[in-house]
Amino acid sequence: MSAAPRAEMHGDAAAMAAEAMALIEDLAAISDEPGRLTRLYLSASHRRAADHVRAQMIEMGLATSIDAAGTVVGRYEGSRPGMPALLLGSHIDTVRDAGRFDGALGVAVALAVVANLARRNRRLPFAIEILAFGDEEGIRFPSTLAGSRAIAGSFDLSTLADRDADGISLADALRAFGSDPAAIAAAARRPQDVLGYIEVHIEQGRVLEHANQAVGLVSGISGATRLGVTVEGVSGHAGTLTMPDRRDALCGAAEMVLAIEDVARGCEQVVATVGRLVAEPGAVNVVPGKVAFTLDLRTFRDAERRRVLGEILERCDAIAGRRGLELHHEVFYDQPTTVCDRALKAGLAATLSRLGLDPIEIQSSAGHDGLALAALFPMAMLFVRCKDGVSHHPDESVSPADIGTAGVVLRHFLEALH
Ligand code: HGY
Ligand code: MN
Ligand code: MN
Repeated sequence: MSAAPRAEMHGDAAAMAAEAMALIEDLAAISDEPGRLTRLYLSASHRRAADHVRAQMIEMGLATSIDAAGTVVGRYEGSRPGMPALLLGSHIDTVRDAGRFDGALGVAVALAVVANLARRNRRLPFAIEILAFGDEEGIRFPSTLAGSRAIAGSFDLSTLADRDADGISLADALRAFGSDPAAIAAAARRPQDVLGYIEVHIEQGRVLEHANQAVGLVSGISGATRLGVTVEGVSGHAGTLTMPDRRDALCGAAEMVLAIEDVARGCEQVVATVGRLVAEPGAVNVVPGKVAFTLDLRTFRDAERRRVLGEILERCDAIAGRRGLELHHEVFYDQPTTVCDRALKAGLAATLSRLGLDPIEIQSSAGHDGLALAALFPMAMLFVRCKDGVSHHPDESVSPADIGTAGVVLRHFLEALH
């Protein structure tokens, strides 16, 4: 199968790529932090980004809203008003010091494709709704996927009491954003109003690069378990507390972090990450008495993930016992692996083949809003090649040509769907 797309793709591809890149660059300039891209859920920069996306939608003639969970919604009617909608989109929140394509690419390609249809007044036998979610990364609040869960009707109201690092509750953050937490339940969609959800996203891996192909299909999204771990020892004077008398929480936590790495390295296709660690009281001359760290554990097989978590906690318990430390943990995110919808995936595969592209299937080890939406609607994803597979890093990079190919594939898919 040739890797290069056929000639007919080039005309619209370049125009859609330029439009998508313009929005991606606009969003890359909207950050909570000077000098790097960080846009956390419900922050001032999330609000600015949401308003900017909504303004683009209004310019395209879409009916727009921002729902109670902060998701921007733009609706392009089908051949008759009020038809069930195919949902497109991705997220506009980012990790800290992020790349500009993770999330934004999916929203920008969806908008470019619908703008292309709208300019030709091409009406399909279904509506299209473009969604820009605000909480896919789960950096500010532990619950994660608040927007997509609200759409899927699975938002956990108890998470409104979750607090961020500054002690601000999710409920207060929603109100400060301009949303009404009490209206979140009303954001849920009825299955009969939705045909399915398709997200275009950077691959965040190297399969497409190695296959020398611009786009590919996603077979499924890896589940993940995330927990907070606290290690309690006894703080003391760095000068007078002798080494044998210490119950140093940070040394214990450090041994646990290396044990976690050791367990994961010893397993097939398991990844384990300690992304954040805080030692208290955090003074140069005080032996740390308490450490809190996070663990993100992933593998496609849910049973294996539970087994590996058990092994990790056993290793940490043994280290705590040997060092006279107390160990506590709390799981705050536990998402099973989710497969993509066969029919939607087959439609995308047929489109790829028609356009001379190989319908390569890739398992996503990264999480996506589709994890929440798949509970209620058919879900599929289209991956786009990204340079060296780099993501969650400012060097994240996607070529305009590949963005254009993704746009043409999505548009061909939509026009063939009925
Ligand atoms: O963590 C993830 O996999 C996603 O980028 N939120
Ligand atoms: Mn993402
Ligand atoms: Mn991400």
